[in-house]
Amino acid sequence: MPDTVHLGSGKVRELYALGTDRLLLVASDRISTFDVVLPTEIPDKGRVLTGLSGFWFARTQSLCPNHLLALRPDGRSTECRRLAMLPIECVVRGYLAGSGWKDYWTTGEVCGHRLPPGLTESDRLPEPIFTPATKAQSGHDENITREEAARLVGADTLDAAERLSIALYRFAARHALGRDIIIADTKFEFGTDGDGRLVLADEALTPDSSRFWPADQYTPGRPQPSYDKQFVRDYCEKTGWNKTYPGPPLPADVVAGTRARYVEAFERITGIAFADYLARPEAVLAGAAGAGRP
Ligand code: Q0N
Repeated sequence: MPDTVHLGSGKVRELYALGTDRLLLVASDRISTFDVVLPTEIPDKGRVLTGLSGFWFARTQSLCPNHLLALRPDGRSTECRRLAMLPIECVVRGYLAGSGWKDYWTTGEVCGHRLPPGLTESDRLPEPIFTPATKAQSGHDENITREEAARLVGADTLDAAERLSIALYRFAARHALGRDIIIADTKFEFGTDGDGRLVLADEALTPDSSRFWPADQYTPGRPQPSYDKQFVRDYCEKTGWNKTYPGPPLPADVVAGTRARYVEAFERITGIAFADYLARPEAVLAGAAGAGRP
């Protein structure tokens, strides 16, 4: 019996079982925009996301246990604990963007949170809000109410997931803002371990699971440029592509510019040269309490 069994593919990641109680998450260099995976890869994108995730896992251990067991030397593969995943996505929003802005504009509320009147697109919220979602059949995320989420996971588990999600978001948003990156919102996935404890899983606080905005260009009242994907979006708009499969191939300058933005986000947030990460992926785990080398 082989020890590494392919369990499934996400749009940009692969998931394998390692024996019975561990998983291998492999982040590819595929990129999606407007929900379509493009035919051109961004070199090292998967390594950037894996390294960033590892950095956050190491630094948030005291806030919340996580599934990370090891980073593989390829820099894009994570060995993790196999958990029983909650069937909800734990979204935290610190700013009004995407479906949050749409819902506010039409109803004055976002997932049951009544917000102050007069907010504009991309405004910072008075406090971050927890807005759970489910994976719909289409693959799109669908906002649900707190009551629906409580029916899916139980009221106590939902309360605990909310508290952890808000604490993780506050920690990361504060750290990133000090390095000129706004984390407008983010999505966490939690599972429970054999003892029934909530554990942070998946990839966390990356530009793929969050909206990263350049803080120096922040201007409420309109959509914000994406820290990582703006060159790709601008190029796709320019081609007149209708945003259905298949997407357009990307020219070399768009690939190079986008790769540079991913690497820049990594280096700003971690304070580690990306070349050092490639040479030794565990570099992102050092310096956090309990993760240092002797
Ligand atoms: C798990 N997903 C959704 C891969 C990631 N630690 C875990 N234990 C059990 N299951 C999962 C994890 C994790 N992480 C998470 N699926 C299974 C995210 N997928 C989407 C597809 O690519």
